[in-house]
Amino acid sequence: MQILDAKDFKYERDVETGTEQQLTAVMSIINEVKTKGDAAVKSLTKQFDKVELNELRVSEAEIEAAYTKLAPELIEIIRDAKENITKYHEKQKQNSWFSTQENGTILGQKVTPLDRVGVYVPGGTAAYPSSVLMNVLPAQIAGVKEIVMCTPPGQDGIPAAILVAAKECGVTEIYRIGGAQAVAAMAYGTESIARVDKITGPGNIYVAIAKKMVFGVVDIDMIAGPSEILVACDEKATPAYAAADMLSQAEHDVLAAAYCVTTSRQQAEEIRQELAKQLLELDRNEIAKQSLEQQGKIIIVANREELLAVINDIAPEHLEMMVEEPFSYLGEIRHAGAIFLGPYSSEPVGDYFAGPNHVLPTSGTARFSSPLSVDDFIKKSSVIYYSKEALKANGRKIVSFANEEGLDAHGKAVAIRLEMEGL
Ligand code: HSO
Ligand code: ZN
Repeated sequence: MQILDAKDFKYERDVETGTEQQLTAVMSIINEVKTKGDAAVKSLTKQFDKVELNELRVSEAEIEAAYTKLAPELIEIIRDAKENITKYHEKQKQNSWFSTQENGTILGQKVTPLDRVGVYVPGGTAAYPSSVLMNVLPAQIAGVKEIVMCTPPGQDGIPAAILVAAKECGVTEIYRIGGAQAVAAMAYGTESIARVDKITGPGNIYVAIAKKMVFGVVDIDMIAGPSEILVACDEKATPAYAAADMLSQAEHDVLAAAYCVTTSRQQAEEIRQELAKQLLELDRNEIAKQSLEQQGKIIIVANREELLAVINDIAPEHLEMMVEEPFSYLGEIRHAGAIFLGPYSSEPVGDYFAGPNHVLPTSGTARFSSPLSVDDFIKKSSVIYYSKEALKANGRKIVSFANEEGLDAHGKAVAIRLEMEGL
């Protein structure tokens, strides 16, 4: 783990876009699914997942059976988390609005939920029930009626906790399909899967490329990169806490990035020692170790200004402010996906339970994007009611504007009313 001064730190973190080979492979998968439907989905599943599929859709009986495989306490925890996430996201709901002018014109914005969305849930060790809650609940709260989930079939079936989480938060259809073929099936539809309007959820590079390629045919949420955390400390921060929180994200992926930024050189050394010590105790020790070695950094800053400059430069997915009076920094923090304030707001509190979404912008994209929210599952339509009086007052201006653009028929559509109504 490298300790360096802020002046020697240069933030470089690319959004992974895929190699030419990967792009070609995904393009051909998408075309196959688009033209051959279910047959292509089944043969690709055999090729990539080594599973022979008969029924793509997961039955109610299988979902019921999943409940018997899960400890009752865990089901309760999932329900508690659901409640917190629901309460938080309820606050994001937007209303339609209308405004009336004196001349009788009414202008407004009508909010409508999307009809049908697809949530992708990766397989293997990245199959997180918490991510099912974080993707599905905002859609549910937005008022989306049909919520589809796709997840790889897995050699031992779909994990019980994934099925339970899906059922608990109101997924309406579950399909055992993974990879780019799942994205293509949701985007274009097949004989057994009706197409969706938007696809959300994380996935490997093939899923990410597929999402980018179908964007425009459907909407997508974002391209999530490896997890990141930046723990900002002052002299009073507890090194053991800082290290533990850095490791909580380092264990996600060898490409995950854990940073610490501190004003104390002595504390930096203590955090490095804590990291080495705590690393030994972890199940995913190898992953976390590689992440720390490759991406991890402890950056020493001279003062508060420099601390904030590094934060805003990195624009981290997760930012922890382990400082005295953390709220006093909030105004100057410009770029971060989620901001955790004070010593008790450990990052996993947000991953599982507090309520805010854990699907967050990564790789510096917090410069221009936001956490997944209810907004991702609604759209807006403009509403225009023009009164006779308003047309009388403004009609001639509109005709002139249309004539300037050389669009005669536009002008005449307004002029005919002015004439026939004697306005
Ligand atoms: N920290 C991850 C989400 C997650 N963590 C799921 C645990 N489970 C997003 O960056
Ligand atoms: Zn996490």
